[in-house]
Amino acid sequence: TPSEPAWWTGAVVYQIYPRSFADSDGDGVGDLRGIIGKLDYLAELGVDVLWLSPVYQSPHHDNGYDISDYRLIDPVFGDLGQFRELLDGVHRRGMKLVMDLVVNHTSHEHEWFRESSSSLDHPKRDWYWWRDPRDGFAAGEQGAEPTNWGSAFSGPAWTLHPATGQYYLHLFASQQPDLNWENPEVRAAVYEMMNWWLDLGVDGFRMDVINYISKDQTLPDGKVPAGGLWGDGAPHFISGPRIHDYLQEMHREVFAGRDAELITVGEMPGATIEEARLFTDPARRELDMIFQFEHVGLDYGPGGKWDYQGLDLADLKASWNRWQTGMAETGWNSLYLNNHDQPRLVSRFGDDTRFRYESATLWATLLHLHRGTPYIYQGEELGMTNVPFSSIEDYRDLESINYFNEATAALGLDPDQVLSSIRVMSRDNARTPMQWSDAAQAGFTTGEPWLSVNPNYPTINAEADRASERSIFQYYQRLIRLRHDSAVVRLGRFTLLEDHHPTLYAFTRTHGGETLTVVANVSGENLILPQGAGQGKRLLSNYPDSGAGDTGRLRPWEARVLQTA
Ligand code: TEU
Repeated sequence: TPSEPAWWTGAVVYQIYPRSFADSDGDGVGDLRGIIGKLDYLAELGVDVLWLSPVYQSPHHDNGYDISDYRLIDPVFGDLGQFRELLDGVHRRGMKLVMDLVVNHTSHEHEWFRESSSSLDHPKRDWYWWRDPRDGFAAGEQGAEPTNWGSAFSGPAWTLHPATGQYYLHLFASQQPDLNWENPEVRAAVYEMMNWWLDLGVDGFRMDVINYISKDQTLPDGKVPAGGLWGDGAPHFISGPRIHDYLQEMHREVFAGRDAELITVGEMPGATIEEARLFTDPARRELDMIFQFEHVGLDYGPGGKWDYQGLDLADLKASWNRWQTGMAETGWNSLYLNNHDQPRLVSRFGDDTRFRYESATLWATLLHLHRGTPYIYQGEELGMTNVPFSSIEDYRDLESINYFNEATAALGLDPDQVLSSIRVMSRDNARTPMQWSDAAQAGFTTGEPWLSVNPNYPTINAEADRASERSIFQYYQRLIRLRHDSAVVRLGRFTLLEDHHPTLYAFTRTHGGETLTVVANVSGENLILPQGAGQGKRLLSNYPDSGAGDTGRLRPWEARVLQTA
């Protein structure tokens, strides 16, 4: 009933990056059978929903985010029969399965693009963004691209197709041409495919860069940042003019009338709180929640992602406070600090050497005690860390490799300096194989892994963690149980305390006359608490209770959840 909160307000989602999760056939790439073999592990963790990064047919230039057939499982992962077996296994354990919907673009090997690029007058020509060279320029001439936009993966966002003399748009790699959502045939084909998957029994979608699908059709140039090579097209395609029309049409054509047990989450780089309220207001029938990116850009310097400047906790407290209060009345937050695009949380915001257990569990406590649906990324529940690769040859992520090549060749930056920023921020930090045990290749594969296993796997792995007195996995189990059991955790109003304290992160959640207080010491030093802040019935802590004496202080990276009313 409308007054009842939706089921996903109390759910916890676990993201699987299949390629790196578990390999059952020794080819060095994770697969569906590997996931099937780990369903009991996931059910034991206590998560409610599994989100699979793409497993569709793909040439894998962007590890499956370049899809060449939306209705085939790529052979490297398995086949539709195995997918049905996985889906059945997930459902039998009381969990749900969400697919990754990548429809801002396809692979250049998709049939649709093959047809669209075959001739200027093919009926599918208008399924993608084709434009003549810029006025006054010949095809292939420098500066002939229709706009000056840069691709997210370095280089221009347009590539010339010599056979037809036109350029096509790709906000990501040239192997990922953007679909033209202005074309109703494109939209209809996407909705038909989505319905096919829902009819198969999947429980929803995570929608890749879904707020990029509506572009400013006049395709204006973007501002070229100081020292940059390309214009910033983002203001002309982020949350564009028809995005709400498209999402409401998608809801009518796909989700309306279906089981309310579905879940949708839109990945939305650059989305603001005002936009997020529109996207997730249930009355507007667009999406259930979105992934916003404000908190994962706070440690970027003026030069962006690779200009790493470290996190100022005050910035994160202010950002999350804005999103908690901004979405308190309308809409719903997702909560995440890890995914396949972000470096590992415990290395980025914690201390992965001296206080790995404490800082991993502190950040888990902070995330799971905010209001919203928490997302756990594979390995986060084990405190897996960034990987200390020593050479660009060790990396596989095209975003990192393309950046290295452009930064050293076109910008003339020092290769060692470029490599050190890649080591901190590369997406491959999150994509090294899951560390299951201290067996060869961390028990991920019996073959040669597609990406090297983190050399710390002998000590950081699921077997060792779960046998430990201080198990991160068990701490996540307790957090998930707390959410399932407590309406205050699920729905309670958020109030930030000590807004300006440089290392204390403290807040309350109130609901139905009950108040929880969370206090966390986001530092490696002891912290003296403001008067009375640490008192209350301890519901959860990442340190053993050392008695009344410690109510006045927090130990390094100590987090506590207290019942205070
Ligand atoms: O990511 C979209 C996106 O914005 C990312 O490029 C992210 O901002 C960047 O990686 C941070 O450095 C989605 C998928 O999650 C990503 O894996 C794909 O590469 C991308 O879209 C294209 O499909």
